[in-house]
Amino acid sequence: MAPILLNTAGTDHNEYINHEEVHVKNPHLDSMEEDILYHFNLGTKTHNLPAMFGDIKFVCVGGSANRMKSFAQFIHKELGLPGDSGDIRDICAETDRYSMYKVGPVLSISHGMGVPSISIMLHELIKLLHHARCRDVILFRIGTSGGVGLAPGTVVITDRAVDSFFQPQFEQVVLGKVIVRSTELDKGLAQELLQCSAEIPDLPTVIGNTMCTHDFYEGQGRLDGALCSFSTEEKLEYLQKAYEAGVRNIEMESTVFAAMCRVCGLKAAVICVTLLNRFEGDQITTPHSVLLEYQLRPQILVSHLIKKRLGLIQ
Ligand code: R2B
Ligand code: URA
Repeated sequence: MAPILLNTAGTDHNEYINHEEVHVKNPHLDSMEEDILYHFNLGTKTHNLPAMFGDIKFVCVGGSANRMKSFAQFIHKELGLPGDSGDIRDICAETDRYSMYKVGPVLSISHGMGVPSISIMLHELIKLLHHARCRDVILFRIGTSGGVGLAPGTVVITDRAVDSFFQPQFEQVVLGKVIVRSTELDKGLAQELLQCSAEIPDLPTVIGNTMCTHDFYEGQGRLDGALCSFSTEEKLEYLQKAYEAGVRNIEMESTVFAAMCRVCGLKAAVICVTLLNRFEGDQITTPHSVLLEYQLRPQILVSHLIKKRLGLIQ
């Protein structure tokens, strides 16, 4: 099946990137009387989306609902906003698919695990930002990952999001055909984040490629799943090849996140902390309290950048 190449040369992208609005790339939306964002339990007729969300400038997405709630509470304190951070309510409380919190100009949303889950969320999020007429929005994925040749706790800012063949692309099957989209991210934003990391004590950070897989176990070369079809040597050889291709961490959402943001003209970055070094093992044996501290690191980094952009710190 011959893949259809979209946006890899950059023309489709360049046409839109200079605009400030959030672009949906779907002509059918114009003729719809109402758009129901089913998994958010929001809609264009039932909610005044511009009033609710029009001032959003930063969107942070991450896998776990609890983590995105604590991020909302954290950023509330960091931005010095009035009110009690304990009172921030889940805008999607009526559904149990995703959780969403709005804190001033920051939206914090959970996306679950894996490409299908984040992809559904991103379709509705991008339409939400579009309907709300948001401008100059930046998206961050803050998450966890397995490190490739890095000490656990290192934060990786993604240079290129690559697939399991180390290619910077995302393949989507549409009407029985494979569409290939580029996963290029904003290089300037990645550098800005790296600069921020240098201003924060004890935040080991690198820029590197992030491999996105469709499975946590065999798909990431783990020997400890319910199934395993390869030897220890084959696992290490694959991880070594990944390392040589510039891969420094492995997670499960970055390629579709990068691809969808790029098509829609959204500046985006992926920031994941590594929980283990995959050359040294597969099981996550680090104590829970240490893992909790690691998971704060991408939040601290993104919060620093947001505060700088808002002029709250130098
Ligand atoms: C990182 O962690 C999750 C798997 O444990 C997955 O969502 C990811 O990308
Ligand atoms: N998340 C992943 O996807 N892989 C890991 O090894 C750790 C967290």
